[in-house]
Amino acid sequence: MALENFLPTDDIRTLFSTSMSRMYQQEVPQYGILMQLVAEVNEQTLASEPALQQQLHNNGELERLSLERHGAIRVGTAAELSMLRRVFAIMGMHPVSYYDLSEAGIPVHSTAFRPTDEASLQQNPFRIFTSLLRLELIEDETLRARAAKILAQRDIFTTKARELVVLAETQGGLTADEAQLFIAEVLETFRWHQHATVDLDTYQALQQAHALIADVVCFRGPHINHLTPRTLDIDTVQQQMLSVGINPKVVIEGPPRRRCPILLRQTSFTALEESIFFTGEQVGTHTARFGEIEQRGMALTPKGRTLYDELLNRSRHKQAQADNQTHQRLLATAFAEFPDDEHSLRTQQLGYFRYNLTEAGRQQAELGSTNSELDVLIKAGLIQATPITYEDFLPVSAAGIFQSNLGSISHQAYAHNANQAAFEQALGCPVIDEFSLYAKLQDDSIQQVLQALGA
Ligand code: OOG
Ligand code: NI
Repeated sequence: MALENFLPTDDIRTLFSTSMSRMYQQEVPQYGILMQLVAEVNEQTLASEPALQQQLHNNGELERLSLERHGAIRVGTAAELSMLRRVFAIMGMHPVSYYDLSEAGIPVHSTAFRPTDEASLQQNPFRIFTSLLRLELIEDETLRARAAKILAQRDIFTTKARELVVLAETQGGLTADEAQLFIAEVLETFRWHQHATVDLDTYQALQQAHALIADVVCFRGPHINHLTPRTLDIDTVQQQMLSVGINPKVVIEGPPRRRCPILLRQTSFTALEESIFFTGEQVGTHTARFGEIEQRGMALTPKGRTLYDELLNRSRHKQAQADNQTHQRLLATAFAEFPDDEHSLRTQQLGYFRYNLTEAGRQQAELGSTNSELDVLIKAGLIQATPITYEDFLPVSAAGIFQSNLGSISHQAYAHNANQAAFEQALGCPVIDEFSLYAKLQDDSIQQVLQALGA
């Protein structure tokens, strides 16, 4: 079949993200309320900051502003994870980064399936944060065996979805009709089930071991547990959630508010307690599903990231259970050491930048070659540098999101336990290193401008 008959993977991803959004808003009405609040605050922010509006307009981001940026799921077995890798590849989403959450007392390790090249990110940056349960961290051997047996009995994919994955792989893509069908079938995997696959006793035993284990093991599939739109002002949305009747988690995760935003700030409304029908006609409840918002800033280099981790850690040592205001104040104090102007961030190599020709640079490029170095050309106003947006996740923040949404039961840290090799074996391929993606974007843009100027 000719290649041009296939729907571009970016379009398949958009079909997926919009279908998921529709399904989730039907399933969790509070999420629809959050979306509305986010849209209102975004509108107010744009109205009061014309420069921001112009910038988003120039980058072609305005139309996509209200599209979700990510969602999250949790799976139980290596087979489920590796099949998901194949499903997401058809949507142009590939596993980037390894996140160990066991250190924070959550028995999973994770990756994010996301588009990796600039054009695809520009089209639709939708990602799925995907966690694999680590049964080996359940201490009780009998319970561990019981959980493994329950998981072995389920197939989270429909037969048709499996067929369409094979079809896409063998013909190298899907036509628009096939893609529609594919997304409809894949949606089934992420749907909520009010009926558990186990009895209440089993659920409670697993819940006792860890709330997350019960969430993964006791249902027919990995229900989508949240979706996350982009906000232009996370502090305001956090403040206003209560007034629209949704309950925010206590603190905003990530760095403090800054002039030059870095990495990722996130908050959520706490998960709902929902009725569940267990086998044997028993009724109970389960807490899993919530809504989240995110605000992204600049991607940091390994040097910048080390500084971020260090300052975050320092602020954490100072606080026990602080409210958000106190938390943000302590963060701001600790982060006073983190340069907050683009020039310092760039020249101290703390953040990644994209280099473009300015108008003067374009004129110069027409005239002929210049004989200078990057910094000289920037000073001369021929080249400008703009921050590259962070597209990944932060393990400490992710742990905070997990914890505030698993009900009241918390668990102490598992012994230091990162195991990227085991995760990659389950996944069926290595994860992509996030830093190498940002470095390449930066380097390519430098090559391009220097070449254009003949430098
Ligand atoms: C995933 C929590 C992590 C984020 O945005 O950091 C996450 C989960 O609860 O399954 O989504
Ligand atoms: Ni999230």
